[in-house]
Amino acid sequence: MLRTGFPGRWPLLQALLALQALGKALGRASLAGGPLEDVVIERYHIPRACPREVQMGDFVRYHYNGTFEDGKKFDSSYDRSSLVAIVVGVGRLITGMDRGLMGMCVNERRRLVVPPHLAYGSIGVAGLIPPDATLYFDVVLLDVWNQADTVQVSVLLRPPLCPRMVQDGDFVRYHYNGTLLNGAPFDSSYSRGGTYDTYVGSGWLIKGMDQGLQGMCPGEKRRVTVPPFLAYGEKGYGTVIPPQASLVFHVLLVDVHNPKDTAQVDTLAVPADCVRKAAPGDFMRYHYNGSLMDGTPFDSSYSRNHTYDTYIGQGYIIPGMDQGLQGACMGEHRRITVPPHLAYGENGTGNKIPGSAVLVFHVLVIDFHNPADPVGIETLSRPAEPCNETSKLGDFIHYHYNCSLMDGTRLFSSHDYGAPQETTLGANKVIEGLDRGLQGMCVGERRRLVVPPHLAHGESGARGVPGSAVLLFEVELVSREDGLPDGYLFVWHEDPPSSLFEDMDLNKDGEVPLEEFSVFIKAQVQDGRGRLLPGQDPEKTIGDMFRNQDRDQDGKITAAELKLKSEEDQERVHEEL
Ligand SMILES: *[C@@H]1O[C@H](CO)[C@@H](O)[C@H](O)[C@H]1NC(C)=O
Ligand SMILES: *[C@@H]1O[C@H](CO)[C@@H](O)[C@H](O)[C@H]1NC(C)=O
Ligand SMILES: *[C@@H]1O[C@H](CO)[C@@H](O)[C@H](O)[C@H]1NC(C)=O
Ligand SMILES: *[C@@H]1O[C@H](CO)[C@@H](O)[C@H](O)[C@H]1NC(C)=O
Ligand SMILES: *[C@@H]1O[C@H](CO)[C@@H](O)[C@H](O)[C@H]1NC(C)=O
Ligand SMILES: *[C@@H]1O[C@H](CO)[C@@H](O)[C@H](O)[C@H]1NC(C)=O
Ligand SMILES: *[C@@H]1O[C@H](CO)[C@@H](O)[C@H](O)[C@H]1NC(C)=O
Ligand SMILES: [Ca+2]
Ligand SMILES: [Ca+2]
Repeated sequence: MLRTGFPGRWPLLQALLALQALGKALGRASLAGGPLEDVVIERYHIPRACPREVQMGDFVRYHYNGTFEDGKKFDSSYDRSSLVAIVVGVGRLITGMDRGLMGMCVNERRRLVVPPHLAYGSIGVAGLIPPDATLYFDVVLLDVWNQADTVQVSVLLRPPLCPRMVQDGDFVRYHYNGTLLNGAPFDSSYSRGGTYDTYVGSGWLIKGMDQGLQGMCPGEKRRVTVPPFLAYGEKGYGTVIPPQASLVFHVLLVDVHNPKDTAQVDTLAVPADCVRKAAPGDFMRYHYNGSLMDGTPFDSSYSRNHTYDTYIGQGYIIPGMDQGLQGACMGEHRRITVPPHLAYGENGTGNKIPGSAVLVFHVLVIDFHNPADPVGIETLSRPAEPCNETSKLGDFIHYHYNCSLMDGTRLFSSHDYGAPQETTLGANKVIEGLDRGLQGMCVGERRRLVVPPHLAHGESGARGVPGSAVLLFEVELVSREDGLPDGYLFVWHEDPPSSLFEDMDLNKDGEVPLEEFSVFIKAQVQDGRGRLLPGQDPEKTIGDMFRNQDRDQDGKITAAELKLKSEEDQERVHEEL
């Protein structure tokens, strides 16, 4: 359908073009031959972009040179150093000018040839323009506006994210380049080396900017075109803004906040198993990236390869962070937006944080604890069989464990050694938190332990463990056996035999060397009459016991040595035999 329509339209278009050409030719012809009917317009410079053309009733500012046919100048706006600013098309100008300005664009240059009847007629202007003079004007249009105009906003760059839009009462920081409508610059924030900082909608700005900034997002770029009656009006401003000038601002919003703002928290990710939330007085370790609202980074914990470690809610950090970290879970990822009154205020700090800057922190909470925290114990599984005896202080146990930081960083594992670890509970052989967390367990039970640093490696940490780190253990109790009282190498389950020396002296020669002693002790263990200290090589334990009895270190125990030893032990209450 459309295709068949085209051929019919071409001739019409060509006819129109031909007519225009004819009109131009006629104009020139009559210029040479006699008085013109109408003003002749030569648009000798038309700007590439022409967003708006002059219409009847518009206000315009323009410069012109007026000459006669012989080239003699009779008037120029430049000579009066004030350009014309006037409503057009309503008889305030000579008719030739009223007509000649129609349809003109800003920065367009025209040559107008105005016949006398559209200028000063057969009378002329005494001393200036003779009767029946054809006038020649070179005109350049600088400005056009209308009383019905509003602020024109066009968005040049929209940021991908808009956390917040400008409203009345907000405080904004922005960069701008200010020009007149013809592009002549009059001011720029860049020339002062900082953003322009002000309240919006509170009368600090020209009305047009109060309106033009509304709804803007940080990082957004706009062109705001303001008619003079919403800018500096009839007075203009100093030498830079002439009277009745439209203004064009290219604005880049850097940040926005409201003096009533608190720290804004946006939770980006929370781990499913969040058991405890950070509270004032907790000591927290976290990573962060800090940036200004327009994305300019100013600091990051990663640059130091170290978490930021601090008490929260106690005034050690800026108030906005103190607020914004409350209630976070370990492993949580938050964005905390801090207004300047809860950060570094109107003066900023260092060379990276300007005055009145809003700060945006992307925070990853690694861990936190309270110095009063106990070991967190959670049973993951228990054997189906009820267990009659659980692990207790003094027990000798075997256990498996995996140890990591709260962010999942794997640190140590018993599985690395191929065999379960062994320890005596309460013997100060493992960190206190693990010792406590392994008590009260059934064999076969699995637990998850959260161990605060004061029950682990403390403020200074250890190899592979950062200072003040909370540790996460998964433990499994593999076996347990009762231990011996502190300091004992061997205990009798019942009363020792009354004829102890005779029983030990197997060949009855009155002496007990290590071989006899060893055979005797092993027989007691075998028959369940006594127990050796668990967790040690029995040969070594028996050797130690033997040396304790062999007072004179001659390699054999005599009846006297054994008796003496037993008497001493009675006084000291605890010794081996
Ligand atoms: C008017 O004349 C001056 C001086 O010759 C020139 O600089 C200016 O560009 C002219 N203005 C226009 C609108 O042609
Ligand atoms: C202002 O002009 C400068 C120099 O041309 C430019 O770099 C900057 O991006 C402009 N700013 C805005 C907000 O348009
Ligand atoms: C952080 O670690 C990286 C890679 O290990 C290293 O290149 C960098 O120098 C470290 N930075 C600091 C401040 O220690
Ligand atoms: C900001 O700096 C000015 C001048 O250096 C000082 O008078 C003012 O007290 C400072 N304001 C704050 C909140 O520190
Ligand atoms: C901080 O920035 C780095 C590099 O872009 C990124 O790897 C890290 O995840 C960021 N951290 C947070 C908490 O957003
Ligand atoms: C636990 O105690 C009950 C009753 O006292 C007993 O029947 C059971 O055998 C015991 N189990 C173990 C594993 O000792
Ligand atoms: C430790 O982790 C391994 C896998 O990495 C797993 O097989 C084992 O059961 C874990 N041990 C404990 C005690 O949780
Ligand atoms: Ca003997
Ligand atoms: Ca001896």
